[in-house]
Amino acid sequence: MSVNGAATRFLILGGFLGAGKTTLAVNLAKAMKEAHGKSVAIITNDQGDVLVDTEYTKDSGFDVQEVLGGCFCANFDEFVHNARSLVSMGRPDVIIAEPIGTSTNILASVVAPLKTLYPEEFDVAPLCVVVDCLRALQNIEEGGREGMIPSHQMREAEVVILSKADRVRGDQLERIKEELMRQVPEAELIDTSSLDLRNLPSLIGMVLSERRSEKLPVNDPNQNFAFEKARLGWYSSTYLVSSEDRVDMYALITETIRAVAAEYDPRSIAHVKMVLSSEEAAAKMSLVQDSMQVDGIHGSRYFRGQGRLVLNARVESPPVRLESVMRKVVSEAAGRHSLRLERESESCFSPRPESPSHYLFE
Ligand SMILES: Nc1nc2c(ncn2[C@@H]2O[C@H](COP(=O)(O)OP(=O)(O)O)[C@@H](O)[C@H]2O)c(=O)[nH]1
Ligand SMILES: [Mg+2]
Repeated sequence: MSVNGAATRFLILGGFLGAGKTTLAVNLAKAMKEAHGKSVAIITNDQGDVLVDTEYTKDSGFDVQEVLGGCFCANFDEFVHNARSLVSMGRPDVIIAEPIGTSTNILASVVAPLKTLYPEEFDVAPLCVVVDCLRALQNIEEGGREGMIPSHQMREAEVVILSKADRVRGDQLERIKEELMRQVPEAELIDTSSLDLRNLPSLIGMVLSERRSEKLPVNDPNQNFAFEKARLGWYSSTYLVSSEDRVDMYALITETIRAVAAEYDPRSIAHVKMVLSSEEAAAKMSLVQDSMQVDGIHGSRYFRGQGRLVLNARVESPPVRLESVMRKVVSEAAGRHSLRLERESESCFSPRPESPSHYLFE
């Protein structure tokens, strides 16, 4: 419970891998702090054991907790425990929770249990689902070949946030909106972009309002998505890195990401994310399908001394192949730049079906 005994406002930002959830969470948190003096904490979530998104949110200066090794919904007690520890640590006005990009049935297994079991502690905003405009457009142009997981996620939305609106033209955005209005007529649609932050104030207005999540869960058991989930290879690793010479971090991570892109059909790449950091500098880059983007370089573009490299890749690939591709691209790029690598941790697997701790229909 927060200091004055009121429930902590809770925003769940769902959506597929690479949709733009973490970027939006950080932008919302910054804007709520700057324009409204609100403090925001973030909960990240992943199947794996190290998460680039967590590094990024921490780096942005927010209190962060993570739930690793599986969805919030299957680790509900840990999820609530982490939310409570954020409340006791920093008394945030708002907690933003980002479920794994392949999470399904968030209404029945996260929203409903929070509302039913902890009504005094958490005040849950309408479920927001982030949808990548580029992906939505591609889906329309191909006549609806979107996977079952992203379409189910969208059907759960009370607010669909169309991200990366800067990547499509105005007429394309209108087409996407028309299509979404057909698919989820009850949802509110808001387009946004991390470049121009359009419509962020109206999103914040919703987050800081008293509107609550009211949508009834869509009953589509998780087993229905197991096959699609299991097609993904889920790779995470961390390396200790060092160099006496100056290393161009931008060149190194660009080459690494390009090398992954060259190995796979762009459609099979849900995302590849990479952060290289030292005491003085950090660089982050992502690849979503065929779209590569530098998400930030701070400090210098150059690296010297000791640091850390964190890699996440979620790709439709047998895990054995993904692991060998990732090892190869990293060691080749490091070799070219005289960066010494020492692997600290590595895992690669296909996600298994998960059983939610709670599955509630009101
Ligand atoms: N052009 C553009 N890129 C974006 C936008 N939002 C996110 N991205 C990029 O999309 C990639 C994936 O974003 P991220 O927030 O990590 O997605 P998540 O996997 O859903 O958490 C990163 O390279 C982001 O910089 C946006 O509004 N416009
Ligand atoms: Mg994320």
